[in-house]
Amino acid sequence: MTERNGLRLYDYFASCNCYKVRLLLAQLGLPYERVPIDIFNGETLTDEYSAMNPSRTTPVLETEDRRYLPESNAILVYLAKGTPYLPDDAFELAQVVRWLIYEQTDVIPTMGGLRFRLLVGRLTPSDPDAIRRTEGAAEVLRLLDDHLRTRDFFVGGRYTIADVAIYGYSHLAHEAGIDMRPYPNLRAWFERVEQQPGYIEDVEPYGANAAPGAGHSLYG
Ligand SMILES: N[C@@H](CCC(=O)N[C@@H](CS)C(=O)NCC(=O)O)C(=O)O
Repeated sequence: MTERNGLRLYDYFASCNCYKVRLLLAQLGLPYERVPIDIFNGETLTDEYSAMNPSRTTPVLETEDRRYLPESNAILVYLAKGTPYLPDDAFELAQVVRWLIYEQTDVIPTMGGLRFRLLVGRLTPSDPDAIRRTEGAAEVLRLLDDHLRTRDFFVGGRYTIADVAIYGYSHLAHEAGIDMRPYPNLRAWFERVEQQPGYIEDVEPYGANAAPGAGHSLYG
């Protein structure tokens, strides 16, 4: 495995995108300096932050040779390369990429976006947008649960960064008011993930400044 020293993570503690990276760092046993970024205090809106990540999102990894890498799943790939968490086999590697893409396009906008907006009061459950996200989440959870019916992990029969990525937001879907009882395979997989060496769960609640109008961020 590549020697990694001097990593720095620009990180918002309530973000599951950031948590996915903290989880893998813990599982790899890699030391890093955490730079807390309060996204609702305008801290991603500065010129300095934009120079690191023009999308102004967290997380950003500062690598050992002082380059900046945004996008949580890109960071997972960077850290996992050369470790058992990222397969070498071309087909399995492509399957991991498949799930990293699916997590971004389908998991996050449904259950992740719903949870955030409900927890901080940007939506109520009866808002049309909340209903749309709830219905989308049910479709996604059904697909994930079906995939796990015959598998212990998402790719290749073992724990990879595909599991890290999907776990990030799905394990807190219940906090978006979603009933998880119809998804027993997913719930069993949560337990398998939680038994992996080095597992941590340190997602913090959103701060009061995440409420609508209370802070200053990309979300307005
Ligand atoms: N596709 C990006 C999404 C990152 C993202 O949306 N991060 C949110 C927190 S979960 C953020 O930092 N938003 C900045 C802001 O609202 O100012 C990734 O996976 O890293």
